[in-house]
Amino acid sequence: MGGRSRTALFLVMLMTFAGFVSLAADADGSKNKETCSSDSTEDCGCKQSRDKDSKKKDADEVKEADDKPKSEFYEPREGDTPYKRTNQMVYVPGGTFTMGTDKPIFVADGEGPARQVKVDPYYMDKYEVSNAEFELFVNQTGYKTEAESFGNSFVMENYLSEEVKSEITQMVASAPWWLPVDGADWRHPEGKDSNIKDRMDHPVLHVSWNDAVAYCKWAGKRLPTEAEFEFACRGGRENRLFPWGNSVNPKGQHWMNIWQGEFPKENTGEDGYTMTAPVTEFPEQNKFGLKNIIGNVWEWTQDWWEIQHTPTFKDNPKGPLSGDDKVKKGGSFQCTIQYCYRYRCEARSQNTPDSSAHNLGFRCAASELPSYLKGSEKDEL
Ligand SMILES: *[C@@H]1O[C@H](CO)[C@@H](O)[C@H](O)[C@H]1NC(C)=O
Ligand SMILES: [Ca+2]
Ligand SMILES: [Ca+2]
Repeated sequence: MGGRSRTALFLVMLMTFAGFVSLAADADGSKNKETCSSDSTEDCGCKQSRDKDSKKKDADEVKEADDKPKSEFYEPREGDTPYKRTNQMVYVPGGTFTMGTDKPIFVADGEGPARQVKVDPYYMDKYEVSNAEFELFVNQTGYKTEAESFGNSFVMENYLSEEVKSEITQMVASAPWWLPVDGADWRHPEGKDSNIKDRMDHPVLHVSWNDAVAYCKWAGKRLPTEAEFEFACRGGRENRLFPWGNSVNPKGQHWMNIWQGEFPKENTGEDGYTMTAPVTEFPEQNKFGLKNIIGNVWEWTQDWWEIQHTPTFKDNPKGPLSGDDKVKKGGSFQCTIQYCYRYRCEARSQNTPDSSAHNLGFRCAASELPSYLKGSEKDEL
């Protein structure tokens, strides 16, 4: 791919870092107005997609998958694959909740204002989609991800081998730790000399929004709306930072996979993981029984990105009708309080639908429980 689209991708990744700038600015009392997460997207190129032609091609592939009869979408049951299934869903009863906050940490992200939002009952994947589940999808459909089509994806420098690093010629001046790595994709999370052999139960990485949509359709599911994600995250609690309350480490325990140590130099891995954790790790984060809804990897949602919200009541909102970026939620193993303090239920960030990275995955939702999962709720791991 050419230099132009690479530049666009750098800028997309930079948006994740813009909030760090504004937090630092808030801390010393000054205001930071011009960030990529604000409405100044034209200035910084965030609206650009990484490759228009490839995007179209992949959209066609997704459409083909759509046209297949439903019976082909999902077949394997326990025993058909060597891996323990983690495709179970939990029931989320729905209701009216306070979405967003009147005490935003990143104003430019559109975390506010607090508004009353109703969501109908739905089902949510208990776990982030794992490498094993994604491989099952690829085995059945031959699906090729966008990172595989483009031939590269973004990885943080700390996780790359010297050899892979030595081959990289481009950098992002203001976020030099993010590098575009040739050959990085879901099977090669840190580039060509890496693999997922010992990480089949970890979340799939380097999947674009389009890839996530294709997977969820295959599974007879769909992506959650942002409202559904946030409702699931809050678990019936009002005005709390985390799914379980306000304490980062309840009872002195780690309940999520984030970054401990001084970013980006030192990652102590005090929570047990310097990178991704298995999707089954850490306690259920709230009464809905969800794991890693906060932390581990960022998760794509259905909605287009928008930062202006009205405080009026909304009934099952699905976000704007169009846009340039999709909303991602939950923060990742690369978030700390000094940097990317976005492992909070109201926090949000964005990427173009064709972009992918080493800290971004997804889980699916569904309005009706897919028939192949009926009776599986008791299949506890
Ligand atoms: C996908 O297919 C390969 C090759 O047949 C097999 O080894 C692997 O176990 C399959 N993966 C899953 C998740 O079933
Ligand atoms: Ca960690
Ligand atoms: Ca997550």
